Order: sequence, then C-alpha cells, then structure tokens
Amino acid sequence: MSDPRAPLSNSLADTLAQDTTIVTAWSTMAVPAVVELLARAGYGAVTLDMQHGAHDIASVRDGIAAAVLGGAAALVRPPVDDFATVSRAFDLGAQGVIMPMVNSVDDALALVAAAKYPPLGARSWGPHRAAMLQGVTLDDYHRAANRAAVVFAMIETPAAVAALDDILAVEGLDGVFIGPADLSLTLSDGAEIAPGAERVQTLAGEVAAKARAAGKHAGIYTNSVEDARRAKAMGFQLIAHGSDAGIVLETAGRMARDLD
Ligand code: 3PY
Ligand code: MG
Repeated sequence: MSDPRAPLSNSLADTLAQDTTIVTAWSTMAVPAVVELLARAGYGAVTLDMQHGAHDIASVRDGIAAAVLGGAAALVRPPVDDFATVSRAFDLGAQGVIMPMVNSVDDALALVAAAKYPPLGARSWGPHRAAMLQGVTLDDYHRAANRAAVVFAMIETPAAVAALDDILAVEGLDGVFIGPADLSLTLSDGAEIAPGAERVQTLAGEVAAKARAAGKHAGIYTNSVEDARRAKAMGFQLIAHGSDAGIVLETAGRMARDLD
C-alpha cells in the first residue's frame, strides 16, 4: 500500500515553478462527476467557478475531491470581493484561487491576507479537509501552505491595468490572470464584448510580460483554440480553455449533425 501521507505528485505550485504551461478546464455546471471526467480527460487542472458558474460551497467541496480523484489540481474562482471564500476554498483542498475583479492594490492585499498564513497574510487555521485530500499531515500542510496555496488576481478592468505595477509588487501574490471578456467590455465602456480583439490581446501580452518580469505567473481565460495557442506563445503559463457546458454543446452539436 502506498504511504497515505505521501504528498500530491501534481502540485500546482510545483508545475508552475517548472515554467511549463498548464491548461485548466472550467467547471460551471457544478457537477462533481463532470469535474472528475474533465480531470480524467487529461486537463492538468479544473477551475470551479463560483462567480459566473453554479458552484456553491458544497459543490466546491465535492468538486475538489473529484478533481483529485481524476488526477488534476483544483482551482476555485470565488465571487467578486468574497475573500472569506478564498480561505474556505484552500481549507477544502483547492491548490489555487483565481480572484475576479482585483482592481486595486488594496484588493490584492485582501486576497493575499485571505490566502496565506502569517507572516505573509492572515489566513485562519483549519485546513483539515485539505490535508486529508492532499495526503499530508497538518504539520506538513502548514510548512508548505504559503507556497502551495497559489493565488492569481484577475486583471480585467482599466483600473486594474493602471494599478498593475503596485499589484505585482504585493508580496505573496503568485500571479495575475487576464479576463479578456470583461477587459473588452470595460475598455470599450460597455460597447462590446470582444475577448479576441487585437487591442485586448495586445494588452494581455503586455500584462503577461510585466508579470513575468516581476517574477509572477501569468494566466488567461481563452475562448478559442487559436486564442489558447496565442496565449501559450505569449508566455502565459496558466491557460483556461474549455468549459464543461461549452464542451457538451460543441461535442453534442457535432455528433447530432453527423447523424443528420
Ligand atoms: C473574463 O473574460 O472576463 C472572464 O472572467 C473569464 O471567465
Ligand atoms: Mg471576468
């Protein structure tokens, strides 16, 4: 029998440190068995979306376990400004959090405070489920936690872009993550949603370059295979591509058409 306290072999922090690209599927339907299928299909990570997806704390609890069962790292996107859920996601075993609408250095500081134990932050102690899921003792969890609990701040407004240098300077913040749909919406003052537009993608590349220069990771949500490939070429390390609902729609549509 393998050692039940052996640490996870697919730690998100370790993978990101190796400077390789990790692709995360996007779970919106809040069905843990589908999270497990996405993991088993070969995604390195699955992100459970509580901002726009249907996930609540119970489906996050079960979804994280399903991702682990399928061999993938689990990340959680909490609702806007819900910093308490950042700590809870890590307590339930998430390896990463992608925080939406981080528009100021104060938002970034609140994010790190919720994610990291002192002295970096102010996370409160209680990761019993996380330690159990990850197969480590509580002492080992504590020792590794501030490195292993990876936090990304979403950059998706002109305010966030203006504050980028200060946000990148926040100690304990591991990376930034572009939301190109909101970025296009806010850059155009509500006129359009065009995540693949040239000016959005160019800005995304500039943000990624600044992040890498500051020693932080860069991530992005992509809406097409072309955008995902472009993101990889631009040096993004965490690339979201493929939502559960989108995959079902696209695949089922193709299969239905094949039978016409
Ligand atoms: C965005 O593109 O704004 C996102 O938040 C992706 O989910
Ligand atoms: Mg967004």
